[in-house]
Amino acid sequence: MSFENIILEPHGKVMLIRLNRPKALNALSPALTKELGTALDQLEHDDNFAVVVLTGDEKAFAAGADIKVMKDLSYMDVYKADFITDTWERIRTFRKPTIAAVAGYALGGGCELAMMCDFILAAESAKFGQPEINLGTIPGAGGTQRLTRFVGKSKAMEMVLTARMIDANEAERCGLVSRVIPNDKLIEEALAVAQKIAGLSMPIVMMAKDAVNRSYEVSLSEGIHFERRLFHSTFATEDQKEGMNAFAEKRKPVFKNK
Ligand code: DAK
Repeated sequence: MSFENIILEPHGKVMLIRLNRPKALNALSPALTKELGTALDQLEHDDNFAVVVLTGDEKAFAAGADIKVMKDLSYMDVYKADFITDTWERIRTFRKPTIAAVAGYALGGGCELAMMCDFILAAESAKFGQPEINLGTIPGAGGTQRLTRFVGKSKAMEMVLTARMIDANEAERCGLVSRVIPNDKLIEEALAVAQKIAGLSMPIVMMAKDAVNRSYEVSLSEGIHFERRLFHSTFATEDQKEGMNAFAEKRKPVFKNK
């Protein structure tokens, strides 16, 4: 796989994807999101990889969609072409676990891209925001919806209406990120977390991801029903037998992804 706007770095069963437009603070151009979509398509079907870590660089995860590309588009341009929706949505439909490792700016589409991952690990330097209002537009890749579900109405409204950025500690306090990590340890820690997941049973991990994501789409009773059916179905797998037998026999499980 060879790309210009992203760098793929394999670490065992973990693929580290670095957004790679440092001069534009990793602004998410259509070319970049297309490459990201292509890479995810390939990784989805490659059994050598179990987890994706998505990151930027020290200054920016991504400072948003590329404003210089968007600025002259007409309503008909974006409406008729369903402006970059398909490539942006790919990370959301990716079935294996995804971790956003965020340092520096995660703004606009950058914040939205991080929120499409399964969870966010933030360096102390991370700054999150939805500043589209300053550009005369509004978030367009889930910022008004996902951010509100993660941080609640009051903070989401303040961020969307005023463009105020929040730092890593505030993001952790309000539930946007799972943990704050020292700047120089971000990638090391994100890879360690990803390796832990990659050592588990992949089909069971995928079911767990599916079940948590379902909670954002359906009522509590429907979500619990969905969870219960998946829970029951884990008992049809060899990996559930291996996991529980290994516990009883005081040894480490060896999962076969079956
Ligand atoms: N787009 C294009 N270029 C950008 C950029 C962006 N979002 N952000 C930064 N850059 C470029 C700058 O233009 C500058 O380029 P040169 O002038 O050197 O050529 C270079 O990156 C360095 O930026 P600065 O000189 O501005 O660096 P500073 O440290 O002074 O400031 C900053 C950093 C992050 C505060 C500032 O760059 C900034 O405010 N950037 C814009 C942030 C922003 O407004 N983001 C929201 C963009 S709108 C959708 C999907 C997604 C979206 C919508 C729809 N669909 C699926 C339908 C998303 C929309 C957005 O994200």
